[in-house]
Amino acid sequence: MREEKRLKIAIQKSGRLADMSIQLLEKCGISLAKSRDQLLCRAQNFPLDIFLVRDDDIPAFLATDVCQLGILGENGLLEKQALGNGKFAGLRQLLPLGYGRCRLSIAVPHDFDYQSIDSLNGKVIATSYKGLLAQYLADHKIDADIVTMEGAVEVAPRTHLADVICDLVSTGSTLVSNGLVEKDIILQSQAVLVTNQIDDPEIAALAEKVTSRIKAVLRAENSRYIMLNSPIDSLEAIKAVLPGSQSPTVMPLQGRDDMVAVHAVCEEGVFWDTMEDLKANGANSILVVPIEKMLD
Ligand code: PRT
Ligand code: ZN
Repeated sequence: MREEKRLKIAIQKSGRLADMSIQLLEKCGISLAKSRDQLLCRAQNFPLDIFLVRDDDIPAFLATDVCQLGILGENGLLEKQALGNGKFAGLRQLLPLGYGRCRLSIAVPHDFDYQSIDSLNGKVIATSYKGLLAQYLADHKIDADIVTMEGAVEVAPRTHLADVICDLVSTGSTLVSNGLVEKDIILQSQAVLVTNQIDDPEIAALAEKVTSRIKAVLRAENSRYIMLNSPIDSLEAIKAVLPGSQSPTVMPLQGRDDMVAVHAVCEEGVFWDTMEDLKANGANSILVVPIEKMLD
């Protein structure tokens, strides 16, 4: 009997992206026989093997075709591509995934006189992102020294290892507690789904299936189903307020000839403001519910 072909995906084993990546696969209906201590875990109900690895190793897993899909921070991918001498040039971003958001920024001590990027000329910058930083400095024609650190970059100015730093920032609280001020954003980043050239058509079809399930999950997560009653006279005004909805369903309401029921999928945020606008236009009984799955 011919062995079933299996798609392989690499995700972070533990760290900031790990739980969200597992959850995303689970939302795609892929259930994992999960022992987090293992390198490899097999999906139960889909021909998919999940490699649980360090995020830094994911580009190499893709480039060598050990895996055909991977999830990592865009920052990590671009850094490998900046440093890899073309080794990772073929890796392609398929989708931004909406989590793991952060930015790669230049931050300076409070007493550093920062006027513009030119203030970095002749300075020493500590970072774990040598490739991206060097590119950025070259683009801006800045001549500075880079000190590479694997972690605790934020302590470099205090310990006189560097004048300023270039590091990932999300809430900004690490910078604040180290007396640093964010000055310049080099890159906005989030987790991304990445692939390499897939030659086997069966594996390519599986990758396409996983990708389209992920797209559907992300779309459903960003969408809401709205139900409301609208006076017939203000139907057009109400349709105009519904955010990102294409063609709402309009139905008669029993016993009322002046009102109709309106149901719509809204693919943009539905905020309190939106609901208040709908109400101001005469809508009532407004219900907003989450959507679990969505496929066109
Ligand atoms: O073990 P492994 O190598 O897999 O993990 P890791 O330690 O290299 O990475 P991990 O889990 O820390 O981060 C994985 C990815 O999460 C990063 O590559 C980014 O894409 C994303 N991410 C999102 C972040 C942050 N937010 C973040 N805040 N990665 C790191 N940080 C660090 C930052 O370096 C700094 O030390 O958090 C600190 C700043 O946080 P705030 O909230 O104080 O600003
Ligand atoms: Zn890492």
